[in-house]
Amino acid sequence: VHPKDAKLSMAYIYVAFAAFLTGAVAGVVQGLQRAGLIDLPAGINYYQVLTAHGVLLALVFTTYFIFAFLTAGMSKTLGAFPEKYRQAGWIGFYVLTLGTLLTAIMILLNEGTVLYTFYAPLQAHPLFYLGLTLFVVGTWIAGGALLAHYFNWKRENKGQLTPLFGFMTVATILLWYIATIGVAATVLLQLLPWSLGISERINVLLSRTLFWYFGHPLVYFWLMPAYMAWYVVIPKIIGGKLFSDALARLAFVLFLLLSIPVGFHHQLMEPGISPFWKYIQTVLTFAVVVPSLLTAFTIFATFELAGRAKGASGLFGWWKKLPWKDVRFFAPFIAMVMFIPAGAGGIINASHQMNAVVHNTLWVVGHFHLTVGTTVLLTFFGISYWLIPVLTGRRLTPAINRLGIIQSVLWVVGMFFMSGAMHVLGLLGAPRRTAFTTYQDHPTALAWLEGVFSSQVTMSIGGVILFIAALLMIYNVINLCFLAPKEHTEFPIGEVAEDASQTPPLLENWKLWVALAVALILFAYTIPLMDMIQNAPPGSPPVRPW
Ligand code: HAS
Ligand code: HEM
Repeated sequence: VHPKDAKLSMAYIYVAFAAFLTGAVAGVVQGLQRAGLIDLPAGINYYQVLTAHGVLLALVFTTYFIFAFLTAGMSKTLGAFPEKYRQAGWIGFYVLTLGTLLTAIMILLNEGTVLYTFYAPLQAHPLFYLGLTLFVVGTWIAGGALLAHYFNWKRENKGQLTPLFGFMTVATILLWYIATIGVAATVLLQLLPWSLGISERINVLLSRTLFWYFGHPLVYFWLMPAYMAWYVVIPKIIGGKLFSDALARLAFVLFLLLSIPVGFHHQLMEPGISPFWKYIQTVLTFAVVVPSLLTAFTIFATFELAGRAKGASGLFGWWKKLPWKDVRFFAPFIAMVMFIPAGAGGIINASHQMNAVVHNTLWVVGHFHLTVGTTVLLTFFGISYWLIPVLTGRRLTPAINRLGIIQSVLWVVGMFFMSGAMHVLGLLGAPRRTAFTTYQDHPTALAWLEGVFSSQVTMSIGGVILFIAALLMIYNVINLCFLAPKEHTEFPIGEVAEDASQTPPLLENWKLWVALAVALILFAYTIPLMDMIQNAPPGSPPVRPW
């Protein structure tokens, strides 16, 4: 990685982990508050902490970490950024950071207590929405620099297959561009004018729909960089080669095509959308499971090939050849294993009748603490253990490696209790997004929630274990940033197996994929959106429940 690119990448890393620490504090606090074990000091309310937690972890930490990883990886695989693109990258970083600060200040002042999904009728201060706008514009500029670097490389190396890392970065950023159109539309056309008092009422259904048009691809924007590490980096770390470059690219093209026209699976219980369009988007939701199944297959095959190349025999002999004591493998491996129940939970959510049982309950919170809060997060931690040393010119010492393994195990144990209890509580009907489920005034009202796993206390014990793991991670990050011994660390980029089939050039036809993605979106959204606008009810005035 060119030292100047490493500097930009590190700037993202610092903000990412500052947000992670603050978000983790908010997480443990709200877990304890929900269980009735602590009371928040006067002046701070549950929803304010919940908003800070969701925004800092799900929006800020993820976005900054992803840009750190993509910037460094592009510099490594396509060469140093040309100066003008690097400058654009910095401008993007500053705009993004200005937006983040503005949004965070508004949340601190209790003027942005609208949860991380921020759709109507909850209303925030106009500066909160301005902050969000700057956040999105910042990512557009920073993403533009990445795209420009890739297409520049493609022009200069006509006819060559682009490096897999660059290809996957482009798919991820294109997905982000198309998805953020929805959030830009609701913020600029609906929420900002409404919060400024220009319009008095707001079309709630439209605002929620535009949010979820963005909100679902958002989760794949988090997942795809984690998959990039699985496909591109893990083969190198385990001393093997990627089973198939073509399958990897196909999975990313499928994400680009299928992860946007599926937002209605978050709105299956929404009364204003016709069942036909919900059905269409549910079918597409089941289709977007396919690239994850392809990924599971390819990664398994890569593990097996690596083991056999090292002399493993028998059906599962290769298992013993995996580098279990290396945190750079161990953390992402746990992430993969945890994605199996996490993905199964997603499939349950997407099934209409099941969704009626789990929607708006703690089950859903359990689902996404497994997906983004474990699979994505532990993969990002696994990346940090080699990426930060690469960028700071330091070494992952055996002591930090050992602590890293302890940290990863603690995270899974904590999540087993927290997310496990959330799943059980949710099935029993405990709602999400409320601190009032202990019903202190009516001690017998929810006595049926007092089992071992159907207990908010179990949930918050899990939260405390997670918090300890989070502190350990921060300790490791500080070490890797400032204290570990100086030494050159190589950016691990895997190769493709020699006998893998040729990658068809069609896979790099971005115009075709973007056109197909747009066509699918128009098909899935045009009629329902027209219906929402034409048959709009009078709309809602602002709601401030806190
Ligand atoms: Fe989800 C709600 C459906 C994946 C995140 N999801 C959410 C929310 C978030 C979220 C944040 O249909 C809540 C938003 C809110 O605040 O309201 N989700 C799905 C489906 C999938 C899915 C079908 N979700 C994710 C991912 C996320 C994420 C990924 C973040 C990163 N989700 C839903 C639905 C809702 C929902 C409904 C709305 C619920 C409601 O009513 O509100 C699928 O993409 C999942 C596919 C995944 C798999 C697993 C493949 C396994 C792999 C691992 C291989 C392992 C290896 C190791 C190689 C099928 C790839 C092997 C080793 C061994 C030892 C075995
Ligand atoms: C919500 C705890 C880590 C993302 C929650 C809730 C709790 C919690 C108790 C609130 C449930 C409710 O009232 O509905 C924790 C703890 C963590 C942790 C103790 C570890 C220290 C994470 C991570 C992420 C994350 C790493 C994502 C990267 C979220 C989101 C929400 C949430 C998006 C929903 C906010 C909302 O409903 O508006 N968390 N969490 N959490 N958490 Fe976490």
